[in-house]
Amino acid sequence: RSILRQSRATVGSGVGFAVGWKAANRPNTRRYAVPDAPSEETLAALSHEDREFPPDPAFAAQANGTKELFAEADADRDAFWAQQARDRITWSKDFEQVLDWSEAPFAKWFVGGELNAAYNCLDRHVEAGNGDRVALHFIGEPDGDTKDFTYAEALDQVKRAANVLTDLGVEKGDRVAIYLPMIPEAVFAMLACARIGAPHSVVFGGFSADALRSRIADAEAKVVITADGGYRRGKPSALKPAVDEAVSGGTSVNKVLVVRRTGQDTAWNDDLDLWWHEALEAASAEHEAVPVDSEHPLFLLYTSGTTGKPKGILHTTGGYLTQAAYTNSVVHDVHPETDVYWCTADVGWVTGHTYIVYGPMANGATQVLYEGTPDTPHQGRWWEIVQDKKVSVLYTAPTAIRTFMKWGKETPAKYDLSSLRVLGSVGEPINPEAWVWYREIIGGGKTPIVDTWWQTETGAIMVSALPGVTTLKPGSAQAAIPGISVDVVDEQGNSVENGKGGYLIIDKPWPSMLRGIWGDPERFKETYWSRYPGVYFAGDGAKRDEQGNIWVLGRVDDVMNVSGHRLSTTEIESALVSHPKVAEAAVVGATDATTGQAVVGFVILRGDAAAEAEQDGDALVANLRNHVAKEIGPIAKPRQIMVVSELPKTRSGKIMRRLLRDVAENREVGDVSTLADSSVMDLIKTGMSDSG
Ligand code: 6R9
Repeated sequence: RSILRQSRATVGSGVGFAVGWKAANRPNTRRYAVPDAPSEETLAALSHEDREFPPDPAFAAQANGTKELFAEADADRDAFWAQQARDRITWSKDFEQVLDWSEAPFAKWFVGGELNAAYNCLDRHVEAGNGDRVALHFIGEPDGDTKDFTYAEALDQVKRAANVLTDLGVEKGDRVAIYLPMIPEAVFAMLACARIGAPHSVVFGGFSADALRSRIADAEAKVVITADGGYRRGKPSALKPAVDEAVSGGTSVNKVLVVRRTGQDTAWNDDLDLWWHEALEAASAEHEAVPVDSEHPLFLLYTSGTTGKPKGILHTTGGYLTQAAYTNSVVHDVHPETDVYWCTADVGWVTGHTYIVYGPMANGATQVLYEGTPDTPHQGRWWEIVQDKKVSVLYTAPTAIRTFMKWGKETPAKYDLSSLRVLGSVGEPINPEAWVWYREIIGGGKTPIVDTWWQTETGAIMVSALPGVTTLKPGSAQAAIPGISVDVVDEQGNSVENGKGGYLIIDKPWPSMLRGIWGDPERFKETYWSRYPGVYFAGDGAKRDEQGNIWVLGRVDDVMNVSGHRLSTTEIESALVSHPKVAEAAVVGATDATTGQAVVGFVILRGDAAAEAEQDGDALVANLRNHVAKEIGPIAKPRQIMVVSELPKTRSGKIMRRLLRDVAENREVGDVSTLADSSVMDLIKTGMSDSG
């Protein structure tokens, strides 16, 4: 029987992964208690991770983050943030009050202050004599298609674009939708909006015309900035047709500004469409940034919630920019004079907003902006970029790291990665095995790894190690950064003891917090502030280990309840991925008549294991089920494990467990429109019926 499908191009064939490396590179061995009948307490302590990596003194000596920051913030939180705001940001008018929480949960930070985000990201660096510093090393997907922009050149583009928007009738407070590939114009467009006080709403270029239309409508955007297309997997891929469809039949949009990226044939509407390059060329290069109130809206960013309608998360200027700059400095440890920083996110996600545009650019950093996919034209593309540009700080997602693990360590080994000195992770829990692989294979066994927990809603990093300060624990996001206060609480809202699990909450307002959901204050209060009064409910399950480190266990809706025991999907996924034959795993709780829910696992095997499974799938599956039982406890032993060649993921790389639950419960698979590749579900179902 064939339970395996040929891996597709997106995943690669997966070079065999040397089984021996794990033991060899593991400083400490893990001990898992395997109780006969695990209680809630033992369960919470089960995936105990003993490996520890203390800070390297040489790194600590140069680190931006210090132990003292914690003490300062604890002594006087408001004074701490006021100092961050004044030290890191240039205000055209100083603020009078740090925080106004009198209308909670609607916060005002740095009250009475005025500033401009684009001025902070560009002009002031040029004024300080750093105009010749490279802001962006743009690397297009086609080989050799690169272009550098200095801060002075970026400023010129942004000033011109600001003039163009003003000429098109965009006024302070008007919304502008941005629908672009990962090209420098995406950054320039965002900063041009900020420069005139027009909040942007970036819609990820992979979203459909429908998604774009509903986001344009909700924000009542006046202008859309797009491109003819972008390069994807070696081919031009059109973008403009989706915009044409989204603005057809009368919308709030009265102009579409089009960047010429690919030069492909593009339908044109003379009433609406305008070429970006023509408009910028004709525009004046003089422009004064407009100072705005600290609480002036900077952007909207739509994110999916539990209901169908996406939420327009609102961020404002002063607090957001302060925390963006601060975290990029103390968490990524970016030293703008010497580092080359690379955040691999798309600007369509919050990570791209905060850690490509606002944080690093407020700090005056030099960064890489890469348009393409990790395997175009070959699986070493990222490492080639790291080598060529001497990237020193890399920020990416666990899903990428696990993909590289699957492709094999031989690929990164072909490149000189010695410039790397800090590695970051964001987006989902990083399994300890992936963490250790990242440090050993990419970080040469020396780089600190910062696993950063935050959300679109939080605007910037909230929970993370500080490199050079924190003793690192693979798999744990560790602790709230200085100035931030989080807790893990039980159903009643009481703080849990070390060793126990509960819900992640934020119990003090923070500068980059969302200021609301666009047009829906009730939903804002209901979604985030009603579960525990006065406290922000993040929607993530979490656990505190014996030392008080925070382990984020995934969305609360990913938490399973098996025979009354709360089990985390992430914990079991980590156990599966720790098996040498497993490359990637997703776990869901399927309704079960006896146990309430039962654990169902989906695994992608590493290359050579796949061949073995073709021979004897049953033995391998039995082996994996026992492995989980051994690692976590018999209660966690999956009822079923399905071997698949793909997992359904959103475009931001999050596994859509809802769809896998449909499969596990033999239901018609639900809405797949937010999948990066909607054919994946067909692939999984075909594989399943073969094995069925
Ligand atoms: C920045 C971003 C937010 C959700 C969040 C959580 C998950 C993000 C994580 C993490 C464990 C981490 N998440 N970082 N889980 N460890 N380091 O991803 O924002 O797209 O809004 O997603 O992502 O579940 O609640 P967003």
